[in-house]
Amino acid sequence: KYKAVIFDLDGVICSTDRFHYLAWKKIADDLGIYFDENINQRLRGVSRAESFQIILEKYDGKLSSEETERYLDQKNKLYRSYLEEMTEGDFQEEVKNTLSELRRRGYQLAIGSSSRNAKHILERLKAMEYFDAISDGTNITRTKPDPEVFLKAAEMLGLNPSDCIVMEDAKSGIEAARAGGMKSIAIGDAVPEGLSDYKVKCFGEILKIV
Ligand code: B16
Ligand code: MG
Repeated sequence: KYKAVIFDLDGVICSTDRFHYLAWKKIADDLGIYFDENINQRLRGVSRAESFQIILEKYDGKLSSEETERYLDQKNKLYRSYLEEMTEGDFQEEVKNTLSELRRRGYQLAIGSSSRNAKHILERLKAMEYFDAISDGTNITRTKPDPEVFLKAAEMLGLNPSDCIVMEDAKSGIEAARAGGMKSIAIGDAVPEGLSDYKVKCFGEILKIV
């Protein structure tokens, strides 16, 4: 009943969510701000600037817009330095085989990511060839939970939202899929029970759903 699957990138196709955490942790430590894995869960799927605002909720001081920009830039540089360590070997066999099987079954595949680094990551993983469309932080004006990134992906594929199912690791991402009129599959443990249409423990389980 679906014609396409739209995948989130960080935390679904690859484990870059770990690198986001490490980079933010460094920024938070520098500013003396309390930051832990729980707060980190709220940053999933959320844009860089909005993520920083969430971190700053625990900050007593005040940052000028120039300082804010500087920290955002610093976070991205740190994050990009972690990405340098990523290779094809970080593109898990399970993910690769599942994407191939979905293509064999005739599904169109797309990326729907809030990240402005999405294409860079896909290139490092040599994963570009698996996707018919890439909608990311560079072609949207509103981030998840707004559905824009997924609606753009559907549009790029020439499909209606109802033809697409979304796979996400973030609460904001599942909300975005719902707001866009798409069914959703949650992976990992950051999405509250009952919010998504389906829930899987591992990537390959999607083959039992579509
Ligand atoms: P960047 P996704 C999101 O990607 C991440 O989950 C989120 O933690 C990050 O802040 C956001 O991308 C922006 O990333 O700083 O690389 O532009 O999960 O939507 O693929
Ligand atoms: Mg994600």
